[in-house]
Amino acid sequence: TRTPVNVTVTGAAGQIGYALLFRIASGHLLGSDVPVKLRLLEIPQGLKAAEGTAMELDDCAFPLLRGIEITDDPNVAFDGANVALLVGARPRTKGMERGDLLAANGGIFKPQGKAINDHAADDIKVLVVGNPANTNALIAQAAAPDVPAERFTAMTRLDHNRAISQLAAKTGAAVSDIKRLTIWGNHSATQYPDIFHAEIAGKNAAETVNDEAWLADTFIPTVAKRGAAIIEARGASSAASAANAAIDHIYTWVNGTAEGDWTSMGIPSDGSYGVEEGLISSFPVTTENGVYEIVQGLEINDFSRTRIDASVRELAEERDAVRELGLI
Ligand code: NAX
Repeated sequence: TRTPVNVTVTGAAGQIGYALLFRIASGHLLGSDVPVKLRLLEIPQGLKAAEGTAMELDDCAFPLLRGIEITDDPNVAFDGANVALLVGARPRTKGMERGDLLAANGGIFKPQGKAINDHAADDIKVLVVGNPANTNALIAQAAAPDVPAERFTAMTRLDHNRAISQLAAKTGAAVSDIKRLTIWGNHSATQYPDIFHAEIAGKNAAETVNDEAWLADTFIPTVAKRGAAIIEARGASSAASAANAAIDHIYTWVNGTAEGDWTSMGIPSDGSYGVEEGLISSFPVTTENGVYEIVQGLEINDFSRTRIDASVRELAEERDAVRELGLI
């Protein structure tokens, strides 16, 4: 029998946490034959609700769930962690400036990065979901000098999945026929969903659509502003779809991309495609045996170049701001 994998989830009592934990415990994060132990990290005010969720997890009698521990201490939560899903973050409240938001999140992600550095397992893989996800990932990564930088990733898989769904709706294709879509840059309104290398049932997606106005004026803004549209419709931000994307991100990282396809992940740049080294930016990646690699050699046209550069510029500004705050 396999040793259980330790999975730490922060913000476990939040709405994404509620949608996420049951899928982790039922085997969707790592595979239907991989037992898991859950560690739930919350702030003191969230502990009671996390205990309630843990009671429900118990009541599911999931065969793969080998234990649940709840704590408000990052050093305990990340002890021996193999996978860490950093979901809990400080949301932007009314009147909050970007600097305040970054400082508040620095207060969360810096100590969590340090705790990962000091206590996590050697094979730790980190996914940051809490916004601003890319820059929070950068803060955590900078606080963990003993962990290889590439283990710190930020979630753009929800954007990736949203883009696939929009493209399927536009063309009448099945989502399963769409491959090689890319989200570039920041998980923010500047993100760039790129269909120039995407394929629909083996044919180039941009040529199939053949409508640059739709691309610029409908597709890109719809994907980039989907989060706001969900809030408007649901009265609450994306939760189940965000949890689903977090599951997809880790599952793909661990279990590999399909032959001929790739996915999108926010990862520390190695300078590929002119993205400044060290910024945590979204790229097209393939994965195999728990390791990801940036897809190389894609031709970037002017339409894409302008948009990638704009999103990367925003990431550099966020990086400069947290550097100034002494967070990295
Ligand atoms: P909720 O406010 O429902 O839950 C957040 C939870 O985190 C709360 O229970 C809170 O007590 C906890 N928390 C706060 N500080 C913590 C800390 N220092 N340690 C441990 N727990 C802490 O938010 P939810 O809707 O679950 O969203 C969580 C985060 O995901 C937000 O930052 C949100 O912006 C972000 N999102 C990111 C997405 C992405 O694609 N990258 C999409 C969905 C989502 O908007």
